[in-house]
Amino acid sequence: MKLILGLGKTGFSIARFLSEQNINYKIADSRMNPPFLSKYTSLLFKSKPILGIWTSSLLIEVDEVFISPGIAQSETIVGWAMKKNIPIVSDIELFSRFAKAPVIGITGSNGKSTVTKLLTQMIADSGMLVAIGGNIGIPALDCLNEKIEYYVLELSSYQLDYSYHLNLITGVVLNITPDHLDRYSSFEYYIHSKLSLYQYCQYSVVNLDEPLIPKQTNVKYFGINIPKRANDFGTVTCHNICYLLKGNNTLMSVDEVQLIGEHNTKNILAALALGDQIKLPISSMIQSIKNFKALEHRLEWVIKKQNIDYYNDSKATNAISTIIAIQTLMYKHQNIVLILGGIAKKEDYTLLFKFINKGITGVVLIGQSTRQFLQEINTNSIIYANTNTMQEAVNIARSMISNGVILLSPGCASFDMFDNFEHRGRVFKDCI
Ligand code: UMA
Ligand code: ADP
Repeated sequence: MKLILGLGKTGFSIARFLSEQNINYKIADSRMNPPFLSKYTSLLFKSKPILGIWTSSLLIEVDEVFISPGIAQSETIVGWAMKKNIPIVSDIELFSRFAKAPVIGITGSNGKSTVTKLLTQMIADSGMLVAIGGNIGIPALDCLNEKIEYYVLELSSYQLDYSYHLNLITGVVLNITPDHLDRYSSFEYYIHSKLSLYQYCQYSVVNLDEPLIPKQTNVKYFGINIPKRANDFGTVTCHNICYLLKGNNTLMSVDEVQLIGEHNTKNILAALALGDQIKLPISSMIQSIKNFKALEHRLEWVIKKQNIDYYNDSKATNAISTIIAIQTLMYKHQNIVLILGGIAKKEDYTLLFKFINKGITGVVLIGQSTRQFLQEINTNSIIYANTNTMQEAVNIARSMISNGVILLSPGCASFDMFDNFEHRGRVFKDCI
């Protein structure tokens, strides 16, 4: 008998899959009204969900636990299962037992969704049937299909933690900066979790500019500089124009790309290197890059209204992604008002505050982190804090400048005021 923990997207997908395979399971959620309860009861209901506080009796007759990524390792049920030597497995591990086509894995602290989408588009544009899934919001098991020629999976550290035998044709750890430190007892554990992806890769793609990612053999490198080897990817800047390179060959100018910022140049190089590992034609990949637009909520340009450009970067849920948004926009704009805050991560925001001091006209603080940030920001920029709604935040931001940029890049999780980052971004856009 299998035990599924969590009745969200992942738990539901596992239950559906096990039902199809005629494998017996029970499913438990520690909340009384989990998100997928009604969908589950109306569609599957093979096994009545067990709701409420978890006890060790859940593990009776269980030979394998399938765990949702949102469940922390510190949960007592995890400890009980480990004590009883019951394997604890992610949905990704289960997926990899059944996937017949090659799988590409993408992880990192930031840029996963952008690279996952771009690479998927590159594969599709080269004429192959590709499925996208994982942390991007589509459970991997929902992608399984005999006709698929490639799977591209965005993988979170939580999903990697309970994976053991992934078989990846290629994969990348884009970057590693502090994130999710509420779930890991130290940054080292988080690094270890991210880097575990490489042990499953037949061919790896490695970011040369990331000090925390060890250099390896039998890999393709990418980075901001002229590549040393013919098959690696990099850049060169000539007369202020940045060009993408494969070895010594110029592929295209960054001016032809719709994504903005050096971080996106790195994302594009990563996607190119992954695509090259699976032998996609370079010309087709270049065309895909030219057509590719920023994903919603990732430094997404929304509108220009009365001399103000509005950017929605709601997916910026950690300090570094907000720093990068400011850095990117500072190139072109003198006046930036930043809407910042939410549930602060357990990370050091000092560097972010330095950037705010240097280049920001005004800051509007929202959410639970207001008091903490107010104490730590020591800047000449105007700070307006304690706004109750996004509408108020946008109105205040608007009153601070007559031209320039209003940027929502919260650097924090959204759950104090919104359902999720998508909800926060949509509300921001509605308020404009
Ligand atoms: N639950 C419990 N007890 C707990 C914790 C959770 O019972 O202690 C239950 C909840 O009541 C809920 C279920 O578990 O019913 C939710 O499971 P979940 O939080 O794992 O969420 P899913 O809906 O299964 O979505 C997960 C990912 N969520 C997380 O990692 C937190 C989604 O990533 C992912 O898209 C989806 O699987 C499909 O693979 C979201 C995310 O925020 C976008 N990811 C993090 C990030 O990107 O930073 C890692
Ligand atoms: P993820 O899926 O890892 O969260 P996204 O592509 O959704 O990554 O982007 C999340 C946030 O990180 C956005 O604010 C985006 O502008 C920023 N970002 C994207 N790529 C990078 C990168 N390579 N380095 C740092 N920040 C990035």
